[in-house]
Amino acid sequence: MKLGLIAMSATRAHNRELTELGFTLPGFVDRSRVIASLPSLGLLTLAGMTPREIDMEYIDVPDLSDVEGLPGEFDVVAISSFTAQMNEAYELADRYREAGTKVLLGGLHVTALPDEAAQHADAIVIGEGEPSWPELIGDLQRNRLQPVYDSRDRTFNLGKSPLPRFDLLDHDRYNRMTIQTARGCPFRCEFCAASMRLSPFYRVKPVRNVITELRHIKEFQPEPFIEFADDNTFVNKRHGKELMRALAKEHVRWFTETDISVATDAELLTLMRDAGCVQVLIGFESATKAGLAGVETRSNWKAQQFDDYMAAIDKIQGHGISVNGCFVLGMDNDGPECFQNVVDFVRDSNLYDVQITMLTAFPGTPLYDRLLEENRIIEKSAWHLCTLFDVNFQPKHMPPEFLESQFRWLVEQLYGEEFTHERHAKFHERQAALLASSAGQEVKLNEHHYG
Ligand code: B12
Ligand code: SF4
Repeated sequence: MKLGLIAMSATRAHNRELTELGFTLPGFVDRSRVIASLPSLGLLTLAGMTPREIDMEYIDVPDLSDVEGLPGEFDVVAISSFTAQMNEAYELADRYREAGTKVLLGGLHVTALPDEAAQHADAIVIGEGEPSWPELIGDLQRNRLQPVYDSRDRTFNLGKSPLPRFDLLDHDRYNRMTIQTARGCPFRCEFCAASMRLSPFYRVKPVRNVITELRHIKEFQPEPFIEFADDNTFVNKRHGKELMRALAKEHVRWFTETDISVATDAELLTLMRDAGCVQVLIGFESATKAGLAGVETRSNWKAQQFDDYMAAIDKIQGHGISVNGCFVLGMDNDGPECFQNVVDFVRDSNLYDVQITMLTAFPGTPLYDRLLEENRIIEKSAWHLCTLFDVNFQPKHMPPEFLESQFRWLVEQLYGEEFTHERHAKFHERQAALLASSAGQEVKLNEHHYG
């Protein structure tokens, strides 16, 4: 049996003016250029659970319009896509099925809308892939494939994680690799569309598994740059510290997503720096306390942290780790002043990097259900607009066009060469001062560029 692992792996934005603007602003395109070539860890993980007698090939499909016919010849294909490229995934699935190839679909979008996905597949997996995959493969081999495999009541123990098949990749194509150290996040932001939607429990992967995965990557990329594919690393500080101590011996540089609670633990920050952490991405979401009201469905944790935001950034960056602060534009408690507020916050906090995205209603999120109920989704099922850079909802305090034009204004303010350079220079000056003041002591600072 020949199994094709097909990753719809593009980055996307459909707003033409914004995309054109991006090409002229170095800061805006930097991050997208850096992440543009990440492979599908989901498919590589499932490949790691697939019996060796099954012949497998991994193929990235960044843009279906560039593909004539079918990529590769397979008996069965497992296609993975996030929402933004889901319609392309369906089109490709239909083409394969017409050619007699069996199609398997799974992932975040399929879990949110299984009935829609089932129309384009011979079998779908709802929820995490790992709990259902061995059964699905067994059924395939016995020619007894079922239409639906549901993992939702079978939370996967990350201690049993298979070794992702990084050996299936053409490593010349990728400038960084991903490893997952934890799954889930306790905060429950209304708009969050990350892996907590596959399974609601927060879990960590044992440190030994993470290090084994890293060493496997090193067989192909001796000095890899690692991006942790976690929703929120360091929720469990004990696990985080154990991981950092082990990682320090591996001499790699890495990036991850976390929350500001890391700033409350100086020991953790030092361990992170010594373990090669270059940057943490933190969702601040709004530049005002009032804007944060109701961001989470269960608690109001982020609003409660707001008064400490600036000090936390200062503390983290003072440890030689830069912060990429994320802000969501168009939230219900943010008015037309939110754009200027972000500029002011970024200037006052000296954030090294900043990422702005539009509020986006991904299917499967409480936000999607609420906006649908309030009749505020502009174009239903327009999955291609779920990019984080396109507006597909009626904002509460401004017309959609205003949100779009002010977003572009904000892009110009934040990513202009001068402002970007100013922020980076401040960070580097601080690092130089730190090194000078610690002459004679063992202080390690991580080289600050990506890729
Ligand atoms: C790495 C990454 C990327 C890589 C993707 C590489 C790839 N092909 O997987 C790149 C850079 C290409 C990328 C692009 C984009 N991304 Co991205 N990305 C991530 C990130 C950081 C990690 C994802 C990951 O590796 N998870 C770990 C793996 C193990 O989980 P998994 O992929 O979900 O797979 C598991 C299951 O879903 C299932 N499964 C998955 N596929 C399949 C297929 C089959 C057949 C089966 C049976 C099971 C199965 O089994 C796996 C094991 O359980 C997440 C954020 C995060 N912290 O999770 C955002 C995230 C996934 N990205 C997001 C977004 C919005 C985008 C972009 C739209 C950004 C943009 N404007 O371009 C594009 C969309 C691309 C697309 N194809 O639609 C959102 C997705 C929301 C959504 N529901 O769609 C996330 C959640 C970030 C966020 N919080 O908003 N991204
Ligand atoms: S903090 Fe981040 S990962 Fe956690 S629920 Fe909120 S958006 Fe999702």
